[in-house]
Amino acid sequence: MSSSQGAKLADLQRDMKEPTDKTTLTSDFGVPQTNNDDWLKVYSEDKQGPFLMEDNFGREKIHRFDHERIPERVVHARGAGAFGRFTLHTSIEDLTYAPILTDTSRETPVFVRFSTVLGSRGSADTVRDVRGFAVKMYTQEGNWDIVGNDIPVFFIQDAIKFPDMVHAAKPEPHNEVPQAQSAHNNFWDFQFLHPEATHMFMWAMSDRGIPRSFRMMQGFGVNTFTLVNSKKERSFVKFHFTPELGVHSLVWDEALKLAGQDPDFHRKDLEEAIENGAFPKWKFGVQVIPEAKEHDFDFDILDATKVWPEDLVPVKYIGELELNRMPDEYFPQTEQVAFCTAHVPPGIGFSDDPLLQGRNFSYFDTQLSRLGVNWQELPINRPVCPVMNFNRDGAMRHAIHKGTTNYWPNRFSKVPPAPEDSKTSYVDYEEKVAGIKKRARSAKFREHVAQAQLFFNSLSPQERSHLTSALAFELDHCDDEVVYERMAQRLAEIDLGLAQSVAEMVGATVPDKAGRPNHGRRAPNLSQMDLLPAKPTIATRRVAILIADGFDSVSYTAVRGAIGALQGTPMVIAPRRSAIKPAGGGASVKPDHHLEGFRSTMVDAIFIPGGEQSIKALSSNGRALHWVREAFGHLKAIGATGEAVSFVRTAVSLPAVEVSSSEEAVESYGVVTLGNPNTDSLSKVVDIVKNGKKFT
Ligand code: HDE
Repeated sequence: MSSSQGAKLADLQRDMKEPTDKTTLTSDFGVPQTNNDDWLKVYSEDKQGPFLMEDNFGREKIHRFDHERIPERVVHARGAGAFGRFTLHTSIEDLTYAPILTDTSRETPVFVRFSTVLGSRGSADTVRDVRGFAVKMYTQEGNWDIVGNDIPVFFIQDAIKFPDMVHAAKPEPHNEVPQAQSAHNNFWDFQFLHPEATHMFMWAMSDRGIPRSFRMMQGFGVNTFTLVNSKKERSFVKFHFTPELGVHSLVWDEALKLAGQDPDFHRKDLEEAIENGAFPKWKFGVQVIPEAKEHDFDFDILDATKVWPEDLVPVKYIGELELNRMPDEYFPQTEQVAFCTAHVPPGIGFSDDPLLQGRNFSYFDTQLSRLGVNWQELPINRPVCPVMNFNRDGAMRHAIHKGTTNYWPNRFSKVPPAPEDSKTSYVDYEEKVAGIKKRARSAKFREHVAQAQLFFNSLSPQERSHLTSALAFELDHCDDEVVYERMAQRLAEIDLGLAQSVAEMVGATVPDKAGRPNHGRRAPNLSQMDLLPAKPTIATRRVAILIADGFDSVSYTAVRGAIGALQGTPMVIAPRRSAIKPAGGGASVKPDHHLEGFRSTMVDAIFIPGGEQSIKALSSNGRALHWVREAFGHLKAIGATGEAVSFVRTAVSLPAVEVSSSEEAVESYGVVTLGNPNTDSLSKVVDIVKNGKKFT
């Protein structure tokens, strides 16, 4: 870790405590204590005597425990975080004077918190939902919080709708059901009655709503911010983070199963990668529109329900975000981290985006009930640069200010305002504003379907089919006919074929004509197939190697080596976790898990080496068969050699192939089989995983 990134770590260390071998127990007020197991009682050897309330140490322990919980976030309650760094490779000084976007020698410490939106803190990671992507950059000119999502648009245009939107999406009020799901009447009732949500629900129902990993999703600032340069020229800007590993998703059945089998799937995945040194990275980019071109588009660039299509406004990549250290303790760091969209450093500003303006108010306010008025003093939230002003007191104040004055102006001229002409001072942009005060939205804000069509048209056939199934799943969970009937009409405004397929599945009246014609236009990078990694990789991908006693160690060793060399994560799975013996003697292998304890959903690909006895055991093991069939059903790459070939092909009902002499790998629907182990052909399995290919 470099010294500048270490600035935040050094700052946090001021509050860190770690016991040594010599540390002994004390009370909270520092008095050494001799017993941490027995409450003070009236003692007698033959009879349990009364429990004494005078046990101050026991009472302190219980009181502290009673108050361990704070209110969970009203949205984005479940999250996982990590530390890292932001670096800039290309200055944009023509657009902004913000040093973090102009000084390429800088490295800025960051903390990122990923989250789901709807579920409670204890819900599952893999539910269908939008993911939060909140980045706190501890810049030398103050904290910069980009409080983004993995989807570039939002359900509402105006902050005043946020409580309605969240109420409708969260569990229903009468019975608090369902948990962490949008598949219910109220959510879809609101989606129909609130047409500006149309574009966003298409994204949420697409594969973007079920990411494979936090490391494989994009981050978007969503709202329109502004950049100001030294000549006081202003541009509009959207912020993007694009993952180096490409954008990948689960399939729905996998997501559903994982929610029960491993509810912490995403947070464990983040930790596993960072602990293994495979640091997740994102390219950081900006889309920029000069102020003079604000009105050149057929959508309003301040409307958070619209993307700026990348063929019209390309993303310019200028920096990199890397995550490389896990938090030391969840509560004081990941739980108490508090973001605020209003936190921007000098050179970056806001626009009249009516969602952003409301957010700037809301985030500070929500921290007051979650953490109290001194939330910005908490170690995870405090900046690495000096903080000085006359804000004072309040519950849980930590800072101690010396001196006799707590106001400005004061007779000592202490803490005067910073100079306006400095690149490190925040100066409000002087904007001429005119208009009439009115509760209304301007004309372009009233069009809601064109970009929903643009998104749908841009998807690959597989993604469209997943989206259709997702809508059919969700509306199947709505038992109020009004809700699914209306939604079928809304879908017909986007695409008639989509509406017809979903309506038929959910028992709604099948529309026979489009609510409006599909304009047929597409744009780049809306489909995640456009966002596969520039350099295909299996780094950090889990490849299960299924073996039983008598496995073929040549093939096992070759594939294990190939996975390891490409920084993939091989995981050996067997009918039991005690040592498994190869055919013909040699070193046994201790599996990572047994077939029952671990599931195919938790890996990205499977490889099965041959070995007569091993395959006999696996073919007669129902759980092994289920592993292979389930992985095939989830469109994962499966490799098999020797005797495993016919086991796999029979299990997934593929026609038999002649294996005895085959040196050539045969691939069908992601299943790669070859007779004799041979490293070139084995790499084909690896290639499939590498290309992030899933098969329909
Ligand atoms: Fe948030 N949002 N939001 N939001 N949001 C919160 O702040 C809010 C919106 C987002 O990991 C809350 O500290 C309003 C858009 C993330 O701690 C709250 C509006 C986007 C996180 C709040 C929006 C987001 C939050 C709850 C409409 C994507 C988690 C706890 C005007 C760009 C941050 C908290 C974390 C959290 C309000 C809309 C993303 C209540 C009023 C659009 C990633 O203040």
